[in-house]
Amino acid sequence: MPDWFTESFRAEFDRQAAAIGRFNLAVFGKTGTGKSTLINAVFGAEVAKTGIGEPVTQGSHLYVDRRGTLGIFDTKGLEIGRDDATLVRELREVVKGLRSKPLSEQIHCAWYCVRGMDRRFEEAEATFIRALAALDLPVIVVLTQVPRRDDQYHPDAVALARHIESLRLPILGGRPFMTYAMRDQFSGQPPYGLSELVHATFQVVPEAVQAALVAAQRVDLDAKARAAQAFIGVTVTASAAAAATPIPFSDAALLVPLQLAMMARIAQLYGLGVDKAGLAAVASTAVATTAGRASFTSLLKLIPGAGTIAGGVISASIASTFTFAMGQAWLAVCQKSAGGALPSLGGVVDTKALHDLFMSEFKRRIPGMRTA
Ligand SMILES: Nc1nc2c(ncn2[C@@H]2O[C@H](COP(=O)(O)OP(=O)(O)O)[C@@H](O)[C@H]2O)c(=O)[nH]1
Ligand SMILES: [Mg+2]
Repeated sequence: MPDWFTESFRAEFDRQAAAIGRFNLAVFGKTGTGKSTLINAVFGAEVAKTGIGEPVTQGSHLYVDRRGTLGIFDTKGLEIGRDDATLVRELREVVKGLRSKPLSEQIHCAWYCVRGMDRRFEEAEATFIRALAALDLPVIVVLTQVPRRDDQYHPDAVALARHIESLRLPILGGRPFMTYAMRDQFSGQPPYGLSELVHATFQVVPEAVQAALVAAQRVDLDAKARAAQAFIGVTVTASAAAAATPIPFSDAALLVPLQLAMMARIAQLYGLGVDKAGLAAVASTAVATTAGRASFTSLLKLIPGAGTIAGGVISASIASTFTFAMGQAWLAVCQKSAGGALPSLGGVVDTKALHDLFMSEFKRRIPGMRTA
């Protein structure tokens, strides 16, 4: 039987996943423009090892690849400029069919990719983009693989961008976004433009989907940190309220579900899998596999003035401090983990080092506590 902590954490992890929902992006453009490379750069390598989506409807050329907070709609076997009529017809059916579904099932945005160094943008592409917009899909045009030097874009790409702009298409900002998704080994050209693309996407997705986009993308880490801090703030307030409510129940125990939800939410925002997040949570808080609840709240004893609270009443201020410190310490762990910088020993997470990291961040947030 799984231990109390792991079981509770997993349940909360699922609840938070449901609360965050999913951001669904449709990606179009000719073969070889760099769609897969772009998706990998923005959302991570796991996503588009493409070719593994499932057909959206029977016989459809539209595929969707669903992973946690992200869904990627992609087309296969159809080329824009050749099969546009079929593509638009299938897309219209799909979009209509999705209208009656929950928001997290719908397509929230379309990226139309054009290789920046291609000298042409065909009429068929413009027509296709207008058809997307007519389905109420916000469209962002992305110029891919645009070389840039000293803040200057390659003149050919600039010319192409100007041309597209002159067509007055129904696209975000009326102009393409310049990007380079993956460092070029030969020229050394580094990636750029990805966080601008994500920012632009934020502008067009419904508010209820923004948390999913924050969680799914990995180029704007500030957005993740802001969302995590906002959730910590909400949980701190809820903790204070829980402590202030006279309920014949251990206040410390009332904080447990709130803090578990906070930890699960932050892990989701940083894209940690449930197994990794669960292990990290156990190691961080040093919850012995059997001690469970009592052990989780034992950290509370480190707070000056909290005294011997087990089963007792704590003040709103101590509850706030405790939850805030938990949130910040766990956020630090998730940030390290997402950056691939969790302390490890021969490929296995070093639980002792992880616990030390968590504890030093935790204690830093406790007023009146001396840190080692
Ligand atoms: N260096 C570099 N290569 C890229 C970039 N984008 C695409 N490519 C290369 O262009 C080719 C086509 O890219 P791919 O993503 O498969 O295109 P797709 O058919 O639109 O999915 C691949 O060989 C990629 O490695 C980029 O930003 N930088
Ligand atoms: Mg591809």
